[in-house]
Amino acid sequence: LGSQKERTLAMIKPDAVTKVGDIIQMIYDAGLIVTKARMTRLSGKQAADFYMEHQSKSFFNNLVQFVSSGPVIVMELMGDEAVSVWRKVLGPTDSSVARKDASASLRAQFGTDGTKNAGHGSDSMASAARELEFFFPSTAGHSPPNTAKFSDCT
Ligand code: DGI
Repeated sequence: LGSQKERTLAMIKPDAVTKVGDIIQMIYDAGLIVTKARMTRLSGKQAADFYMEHQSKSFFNNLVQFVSSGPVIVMELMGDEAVSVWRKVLGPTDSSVARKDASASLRAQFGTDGTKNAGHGSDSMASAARELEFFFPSTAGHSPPNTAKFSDCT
């Protein structure tokens, strides 16, 4: 009662792809499941499109350079309040700040600083919808829609 099944977009950034096993365990321990996953490498243009909301920021060029510097793993996660739960697993944006927390967040464990911070998570259900479509475009008319439910997988 009161809980809401959600989907969110998680990305393991290039500095943490070798930690995918530990990260999947953290996802499961947080009560979420991986319903889609893909490994890919973003071009600079794709990275800039993905982060277009930040294009006016001072850190934009560093951000785009970093996320396109090697392969990433993108996942659709599903579960109760998946958007906020996944962001809590990630921890604070800056890994050097995250390490000051008592909890061993993903960014505290696997990231380095404010740019190299191991992971990404959608910040709202609206962002999740856009970001999931970015990496897992729906192909209506060509294949059946993904109708997976959390209860199918637990
Ligand atoms: O949602 P988050 O990833 O926690 O943070 P965000 O949406 O504000 O920023 C997106 C990414 O941009 C973040 O993961 C790392 C980078 N970034 C954000 N703020 C800073 C930054 N990079 C640097 N170098 N400095 C910042 O202040």
